[in-house]
Formats: sequence, C-alpha cells, structure tokens
Amino acid sequence: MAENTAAREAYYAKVAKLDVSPLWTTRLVPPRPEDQVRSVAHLWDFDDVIRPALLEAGGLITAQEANRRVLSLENPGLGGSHRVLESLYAGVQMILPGECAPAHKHSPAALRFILEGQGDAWTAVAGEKSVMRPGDFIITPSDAWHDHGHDGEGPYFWLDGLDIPMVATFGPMFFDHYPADRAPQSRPSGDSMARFGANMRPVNERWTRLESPIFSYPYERSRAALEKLRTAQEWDPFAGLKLTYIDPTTGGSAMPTISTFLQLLPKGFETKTYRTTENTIFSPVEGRGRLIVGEGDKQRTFAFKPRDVVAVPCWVPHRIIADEETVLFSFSDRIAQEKLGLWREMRGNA
Ligand code: GTQ
Repeated sequence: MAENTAAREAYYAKVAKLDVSPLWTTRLVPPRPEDQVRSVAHLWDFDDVIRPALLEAGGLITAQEANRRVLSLENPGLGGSHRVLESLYAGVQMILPGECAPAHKHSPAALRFILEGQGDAWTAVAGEKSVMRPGDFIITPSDAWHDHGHDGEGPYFWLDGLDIPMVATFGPMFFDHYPADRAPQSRPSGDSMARFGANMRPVNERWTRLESPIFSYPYERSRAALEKLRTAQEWDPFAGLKLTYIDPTTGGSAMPTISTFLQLLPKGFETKTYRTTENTIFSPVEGRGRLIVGEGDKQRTFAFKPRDVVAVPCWVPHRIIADEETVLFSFSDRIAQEKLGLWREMRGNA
C-alpha cells in the first residue's frame, strides 16, 4: 500500500472540500493531559507587578469609563485569550474611592477574592449590598445584576475568577448593561447571611438556584474555622488543612461551576507531591512559601507571598512548602469536572 501515497494525498485534498477530515491522519484523543493542555504554571506578582500596573491604569482611565478596571491574567501558554488556565478566566480589579463600576449582568458566574483595601468597598449582588474586606470570598452568580463601589480611602484590589471559557465552550454567552449605574437594592445588607448563614433557614422558603444563597463568606469566619481545626492536628499530607466553601442548602459547592477553598499550612509544612485534573488558581492570604511544579528538568519553583496569584494547570504535579504559616485561597474547575465525570487525582506517584 506504501506506493499509493500520491493517491492518498489526492484523496485528502478531495475530501477536505466535503467538510470532513480523515481521522487516521491526526490524533483526536491525546494519551495524557500534558499532550493536550497548553497553559503553563505561572505566578503573577501582586506587590511588584500587578498592583503598580493597576495604579498606573488608575491615572489613565476611570472605573466608570473602563466599566471594569481589570488586568486580565493571561496564561503565557494560551496566547492572550483571556484565560488564566484552559477553563478559567482570572483578573485583578481595582476601584478607587468614590468610583463606580456600573451595574451589569452576564451568564458567566464570577467570584471575587478580596486582596487589599481599607474602608468600605462594597459590591451589590442581586439587590443586596455587601462590604468587601481583604480575605472575603464573594459570589456573583450567573445572570445576577451587580455593581461595585468604594466609599472609603485608598485603592481596593480584588481577584476576579469567572467560568467564561467553560461558557464559551458551550456558547450561551449573555451580557447586559443595567440602564443606570446602580441597580436598585431590594434587600438590606446581611439579609442572605441572616436567612441562610446561621445554620438555619426560613422555614417556608425554598432555595432553588444552583449557587449558594450566601454570596459573601467573610474571611474572619473562614479563618477562625481553620484556627479551631488546627488543634485537631488532622493534617492531610497532600493539602494540610483544607476547607471548601459550601452552599448551606445542599452541602455541595458554593458555586455550580467553580470550586473554592481555603487552606492552612503551618510553618515548615511540606505537602507531598499531588496532581489533579482540576485547573487551580492559588492566592496566598497569609505567609510566604514555595509552590514547586512539574518534575525532572521541567520543575519550576514559584516563591509566593500574600496576594500573588499562581496558576497550576490540569495534571501538573505540584507540592507546597510553607516557609511561614500560610493560608491559601484557591479556586478550580473541580466541581464542573466532577459533574462531567472527569475529575481525577493522584496522590504521590501512583
Ligand atoms: O466585576 O463584573 O474581571 O464582568 C471580568 C468581567 C470582572 C465584574 C471581571 C466582569 C467583572
């Protein structure tokens, strides 16, 4: 058959015009994630790079004009496609005192993780205003009106995580501007926490949405939980002490497409090498340490400090060394992969 090369080439050229391709000339399903995944592990330095770059943007454009004054974290392996990893978008947003990031809504869901700021920055989500403080995790669900503001002093910075690449895969991308800067408030601040955040719920009220009715998870409470659990000394060799944020009405993930976590690693703790199919974004809240990714000649060490952002792609082996007591926030596509039956992990080398 070897002598029919020319005939085959002619055939390939012919069928290309039929909107088909001969599957046997390409590889449809690569054997391993490393043959598929194009994103790379990467660290964005907050204090020395992202923060000054955003402050500079603050002198060039208002939040109002920019709509969202955000630097999108572009994974170096993904060519400026607004993806921090294959399935996730991340950006760092800055708002200055008195500014307004006007109300809009979109089908992609968003999370905020507050990095730095003083005084009363706030976000309004689906008619309820919530303060934002460093370390708070806040959900902006799919299709909920939201606007951000800041009545305090000095700049406020937070990390945005959105499921935009997942939505883009399927296509149902919707975005609307609200006709005014601010969407109207329909509930007092703290309403959702009072309804669903006290280990109780209104007796005759049903919650039918897919995301948690609690849209703000204050750092104080999450950090206190980690502190209390420290005494149990139940350290997972691969993760230290790791909690996941939940929807109290189901016990499941707080968001339907993005999993969110807060973990504590005591000073000197070294996690064992771990890999998972989930695409993970880490942001240290407290402490310095090192994230060691890859193996052999591809191994890289990222020294991290509070407010940095580190991306670890699907199936990349990694371990964490806590040079100081470390608290890490992270988010990943784990819950989406679990729902699709795709999620795996490998603890150690087998
Ligand atoms: O604050 O609503 O980083 O809609 C990207 C898209 C932030 C936001 C982003 C958004 C927002």
